[in-house]
Amino acid sequence: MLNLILLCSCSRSPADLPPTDVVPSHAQLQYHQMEFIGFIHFTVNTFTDREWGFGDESPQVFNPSQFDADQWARIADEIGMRELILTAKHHDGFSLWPSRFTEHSVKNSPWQNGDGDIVAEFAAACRRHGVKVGLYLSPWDRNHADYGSPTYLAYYHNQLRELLTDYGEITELWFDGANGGTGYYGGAYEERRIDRATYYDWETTWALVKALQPGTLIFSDAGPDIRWIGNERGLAGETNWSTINTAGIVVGEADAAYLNTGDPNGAQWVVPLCNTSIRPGWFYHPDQDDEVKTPQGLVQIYYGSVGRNCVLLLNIPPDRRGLFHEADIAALREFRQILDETFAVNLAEGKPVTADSHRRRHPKFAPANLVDSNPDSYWAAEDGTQQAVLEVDLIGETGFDRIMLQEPIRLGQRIAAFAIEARIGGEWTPIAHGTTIGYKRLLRTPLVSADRVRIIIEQANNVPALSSFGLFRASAREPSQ
Ligand code: FUL
Repeated sequence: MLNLILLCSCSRSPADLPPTDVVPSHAQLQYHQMEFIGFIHFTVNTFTDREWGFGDESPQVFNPSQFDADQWARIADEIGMRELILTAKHHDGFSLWPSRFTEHSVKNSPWQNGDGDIVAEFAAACRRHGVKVGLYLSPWDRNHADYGSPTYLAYYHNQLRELLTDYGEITELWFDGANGGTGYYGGAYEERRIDRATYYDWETTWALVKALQPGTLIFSDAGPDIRWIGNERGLAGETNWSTINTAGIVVGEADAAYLNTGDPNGAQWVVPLCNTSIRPGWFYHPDQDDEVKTPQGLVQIYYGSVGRNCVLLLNIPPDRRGLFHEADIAALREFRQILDETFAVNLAEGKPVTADSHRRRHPKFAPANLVDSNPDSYWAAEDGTQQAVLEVDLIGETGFDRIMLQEPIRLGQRIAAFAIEARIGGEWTPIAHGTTIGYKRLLRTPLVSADRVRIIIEQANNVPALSSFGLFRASAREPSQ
């Protein structure tokens, strides 16, 4: 018995660094760790060459000739996307599944003689390839006769119920804020404005989602789980806090600048999500085949999103065959290759690290944890400290031009300003400066050759902690700085 007690007390490590007031849920943490996910805009617009269908499109136009959801999921998996979100219904109201509550769906299309179900095939293909399933159900519905009146909300809830009941685990639901007013609306052909603050009764709608699938994460301008970054270019603010105050944010009327940087005093943790499209449009248009973003352009977006504490949601619109277009696939593959080449070798890994502050001098909080390739271990400064300097000995001249920093965000986001210095030719030289870090911060610098590197934490809202530090040499295919 005594032995047992002794054994337990010897092997017990100290408690974690106390978390900050606002921390992510386990599901939010797992979501952020996916880093890169995909969007699929596909509906009647694909066949009518529009971005926003009016709602009067005949279901007869929907007829992909070689629909293959496995191709979507296979490519997504290959390029590192961990989730795909499909537009189950876009603003035109056409439902990609045979909803029992409308005739405006695949069941009245020629595709599979009206017996098909795009959502079901999509979900099954994702699961075959280990990709999580997300859905977009546009609140604005330009087809539905009741849109604008309270009865539409019952319809919207019925559709949500179908999607959350019949298709297995749904990791994310996307609630879009757009409402352009005019539409078909069951033949009325008029403009219908709604009060964005009250019409969708978001509290009730989101409660319904959580009642049906407690694990589903909800995206909107106001979260509650995932927030929009405030633009459709996929770019987060140079400063990007994971916290915001959601109270008072009206979905569709949010302050984009606020969402872009987050709020260090925010009372809610809402994972920032950067969405953009690989093409100018969200839907496929044949005349945009030569406007697919270049691999280098996509890499640029990656640094502005994943590299700034965001998850990147990249849209790949299937074409009229129902397949990702060859031009998109080629760009995505090279994009992936550039990232793989760049981040293949962490030149700081395993190198000696010292810090001027080290919590309780305990190995659990040791500076070496930064470069041990274990994402769960971390360094923390001594209690009561808000600044610190860490130094990495690279053991010889090392050339690098990419820097990665990560905070252990399960304990909150803390760092507000930092600098990186490198010892170049024996002289300490500032090479980068930043504000927030969060889940991941990536910095690009000109190529430097140094034998030591310093991380200077200049400002933090709590005891600073870091879980990873990396130095990399960019792929030759990336544009140099
Ligand atoms: C916007 C929509 O209006 C676009 O069509 C697209 O779906 C984009 C992701 O969200 O608000």
